[in-house]
Amino acid sequence: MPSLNCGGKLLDLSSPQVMGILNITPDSFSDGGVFFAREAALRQARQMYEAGAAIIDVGGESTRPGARPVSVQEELDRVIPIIETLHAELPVILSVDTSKAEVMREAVQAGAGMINDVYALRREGALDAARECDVPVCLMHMQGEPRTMQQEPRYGDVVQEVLQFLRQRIDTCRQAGIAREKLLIDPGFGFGKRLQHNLQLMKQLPELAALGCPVLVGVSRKSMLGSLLGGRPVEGRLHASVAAATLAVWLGAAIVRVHDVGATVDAVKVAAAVKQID
Ligand code: 8Y4
Repeated sequence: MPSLNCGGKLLDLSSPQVMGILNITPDSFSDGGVFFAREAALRQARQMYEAGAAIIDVGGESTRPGARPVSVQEELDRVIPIIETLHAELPVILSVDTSKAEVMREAVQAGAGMINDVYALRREGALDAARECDVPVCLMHMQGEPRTMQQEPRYGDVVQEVLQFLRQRIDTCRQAGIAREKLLIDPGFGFGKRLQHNLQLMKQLPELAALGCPVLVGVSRKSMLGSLLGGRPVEGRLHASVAAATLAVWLGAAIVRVHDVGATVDAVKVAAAVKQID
């Protein structure tokens, strides 16, 4: 998998890449109006691009545990103006973090070159929308749904169950007319998983990579790291996040989704240099 066509922009996967997170939620950007929101998002996106992000993941719906769902119109209003602005101003690949068919279509129309769907195209109309958008899609594993997923995650063998789910979704996508070459896969760290499940998935990441689709990993600032650090709050999780991203790349991740782009880009370069030595 040397490179992926992301709506005309090429994503080089001959070495691991960093995806920067851009959350567009009312608490982050929107109070202050559309102009302020665009400026604030552009400033943050430009900083991530200059720090070495290959992709910027734009999301308008919080998928944190306990978060409430957002309407289609609310999500479109948050995300589309930002994608238009970033597409016009930066040469970076934009990914849209959404599970809604209508948001996928409008976002790709506005310049997004990738779809990042934590529901793995299981929501109504999403398979058809993704096929018609004709951009790469990340299929993520989640047990349950965001509101309740951390209540009591249960697995027999978490790695086998995640593998089985992803194989099934890859198959469903292919039957729906989405080429395997357009798919990325993601074990969904923290999405209906306890600490032990997350650690097991990390250790056995090579088994996911063996499915043949590029693996995307999101561990940045997540509560699994907080737990490992004795309950450290989110502001204190930078170093653990960089360590986890480095490990993920070492174990086969093609893309890491992170908040702290600069620090992660440096760390990933070290891992990539060692990896490519025979
Ligand atoms: C602090 C910061 C605490 C962030 C929790 C969080 C993933 C993802 C998310 C992922 C893919 C998050 C949209 C959750 N995580 N997409 N999205 N993979 N593909 N929580 O792991 O960042 S949102």
